[in-house]
Amino acid sequence: MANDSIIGAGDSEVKSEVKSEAKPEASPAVDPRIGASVSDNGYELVHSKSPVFYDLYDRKTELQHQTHYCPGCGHGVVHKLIAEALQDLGLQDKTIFVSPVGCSVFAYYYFDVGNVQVAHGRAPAAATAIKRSGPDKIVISYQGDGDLAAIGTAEIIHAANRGEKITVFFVNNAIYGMTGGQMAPTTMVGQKSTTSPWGRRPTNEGFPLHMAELIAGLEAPAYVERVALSDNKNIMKARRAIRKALEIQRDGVGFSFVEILSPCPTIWGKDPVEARRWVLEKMTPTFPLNVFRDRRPEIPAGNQPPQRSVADVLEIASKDTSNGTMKERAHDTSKPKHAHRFKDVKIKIAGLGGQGVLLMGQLLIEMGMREGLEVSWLPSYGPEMRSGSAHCHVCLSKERIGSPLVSRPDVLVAMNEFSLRKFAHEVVSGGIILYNGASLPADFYAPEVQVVAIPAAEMADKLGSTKAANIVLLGALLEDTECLAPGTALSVLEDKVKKRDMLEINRQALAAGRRFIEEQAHVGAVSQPDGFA
Ligand SMILES: Cc1ncc(C[n+]2csc(CCOP(=O)(O)OP(=O)(O)O)c2C)c(N)n1
Ligand code: SF4
Repeated sequence: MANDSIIGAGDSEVKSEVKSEAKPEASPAVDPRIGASVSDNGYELVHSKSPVFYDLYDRKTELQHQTHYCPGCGHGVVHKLIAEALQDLGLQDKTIFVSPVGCSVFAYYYFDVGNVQVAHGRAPAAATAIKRSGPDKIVISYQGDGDLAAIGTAEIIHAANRGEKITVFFVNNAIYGMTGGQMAPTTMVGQKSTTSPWGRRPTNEGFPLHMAELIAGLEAPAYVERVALSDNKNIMKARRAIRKALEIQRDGVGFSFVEILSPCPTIWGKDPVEARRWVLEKMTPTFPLNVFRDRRPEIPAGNQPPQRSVADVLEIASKDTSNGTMKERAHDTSKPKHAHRFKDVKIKIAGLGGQGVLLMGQLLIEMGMREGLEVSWLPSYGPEMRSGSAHCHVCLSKERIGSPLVSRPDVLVAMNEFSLRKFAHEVVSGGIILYNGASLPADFYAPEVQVVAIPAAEMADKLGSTKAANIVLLGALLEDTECLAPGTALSVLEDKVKKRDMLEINRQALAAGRRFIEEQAHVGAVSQPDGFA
């Protein structure tokens, strides 16, 4: 449906330009593209639509005559002001619009720019990622009050506090529009909503949040203004604020935020004219119009983040300082095989807090990184770190990892019986279970999985520390899967274990675990599908 105006009524549809000097010609010039005409009183009336809008606003057949917004809704006016600003500033082709949840989501039906729709409240976080990966882009986060000031409070505060170079347009209509009028954080004292039918009471629902003031209280933001769509004069101020916010982003100055007090006639139960009056008379006393911040943020000298790689900062590339020079050390004498029978290895390690379950996962990913693999480590534990159940998910892959969650492990390392019973059924067919125990529980049965019971705790105990049971199992895992080179494990242990006696125990534990698998395989005890005790 081609539309010669956007949503809403009144002056949002008509652009009037004073032509005080040039008197109109006898027969008015008509621009065939927009149908401009010049009347004889010196005004040029232009019914136009910015090219930043799509030519067609496609809707269902029965709704072709209207847009998504109710008559008199402020969203349409704000859309028009943003579109004109993008057009005039020549920014259309570089703009990415982040639409949230709420009536504002419909923006993507209108703006012919890059569009991304995000989860409720998350627009500033998504905008941050988009802007950081494309710093030359103009990234707009367009949000309602439920989205920005309720479910998304954390996102907006932290994006503003980080001084992300994005622009946020915050459409505050003091209510949840899309869902039918629940109380918003910006609902005013005494204002009725479906969830505060008695009118908002500070003693029960708290006071309304003043987002512009909150954000202006932070150090990083560059520009913060509140405007209102109450009358033509204020709409023109809103127009200027929107332009300025976009210019600030264009010039790379910093975070810009415009709060726009906006009518929602439908939910307020008012006609469009009354609703505009209500914005002026009822909203502006609570939300005063003001420029709260307009400055270039100052970053104290010497406070810039170091431009070093993460691997460098974390000292992942180990160093050999023995001859006084820093040089890369060859980690391993035995080449990593990566010849395991799984394309990517997905490992779950489970047991009790204090058994080194999470540490074993960390050692594996450290090894993986040193061997140039993609890695992920996802810990999971309850409120008790020590003695409570704990497990971690580890992925080692030659390709990028889509999700760190391991729901179907190739290898399960079960440090206790509870973990064995809990996770054994998840292991893939042809997978491996390494169990910390002298024998499997009598009734335990795991078809199509190789199950190895290793008395790891006893073995570690004999070596001098029960704590090294996880390293016995690490040795077994490396030997059985051949996913990483044991030499890499040694170099990681050398870097991580500071006490010399513990390092020696760990070395022996690693070797003992490997030997155990080698010998079991030798006597044919490993690898039957129904496990062995
Ligand atoms: C995670 C999640 N929680 C709740 C909702 C329901 N929901 C949809 S829109 C909305 C509120 C939107 O209000 P506001 O941001 O003020 O936008 P408006 O519709 O007034 O423009 C809510 C709570 C949802 N879609 N997703
Ligand atoms: S419900 Fe309110 S915010 Fe949503 S489109 Fe209608 S007037 Fe606009």
